[in-house]
Amino acid sequence: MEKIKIDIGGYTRPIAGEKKNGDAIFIHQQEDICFFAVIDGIGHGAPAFEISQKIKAFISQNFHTDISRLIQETHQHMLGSEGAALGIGTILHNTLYFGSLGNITCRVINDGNVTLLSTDGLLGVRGRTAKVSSRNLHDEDVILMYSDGVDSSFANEKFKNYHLFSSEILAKKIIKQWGSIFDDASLIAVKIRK
Ligand SMILES: [Mn+2]
Repeated sequence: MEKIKIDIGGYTRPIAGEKKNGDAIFIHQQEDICFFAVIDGIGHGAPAFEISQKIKAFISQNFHTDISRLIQETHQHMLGSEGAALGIGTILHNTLYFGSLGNITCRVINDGNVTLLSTDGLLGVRGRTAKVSSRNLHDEDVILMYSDGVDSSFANEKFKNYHLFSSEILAKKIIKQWGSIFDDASLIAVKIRK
C-alpha cells in the first residue's frame, strides 16, 4: 500500500468580544491513522465552552475509528446538556471517513469541490445514527472540516492558493477571511500528497 503524506492543522477562535470559545478542535495523528474532530457547543461563552471542552476530553480519552459508534457514545455521555454539533474525520490508508451529528461541514477540494454528507441532529439532545461517508483520497486533495461560524461561500470563490500554505496557516487564513464575527469559528485543514 502506498503511503500518503498528510499535513493537518486547525484553528479555532471565539465570537468577537468573548474570551471563552464555544467551539473546540481535536487532532490526533499516529503511525497509520489520522483522527480529527470539530465541536460546536450550542450558544456562546462559558456555557458553550464547558460543553465543547467536555466533549473534547471524552473524545481524546475514548476515540476509535468507528465514527458512528463514537458519536453515539459521545451523545450518551452528553445527555442532559444543552447540546452540540460534532463532526469527526478519520484517514485510514488512502480513504477519508466522515460523520457528524449537527451542523459541521466536511469538504474535499481539488479540481472539483465535494461536500460530504452531514447528519441532522443535536449531540446530547437529539441523537440519530450518524451516517458515515467515505472517499478515496487523491494527490493534492485538501480536506476542510469546519463549524457553522465559517461562511461556506469561501469554497465558491477563486481561492486557489491552498498549496502555498501549511494546513495550519491555511486554517487561520480561511477563518480570518470567512469566519463570522457573530459566532465561534473553527476549521481543520488536511493536505494530501501522494
Ligand atoms: Mn456555531
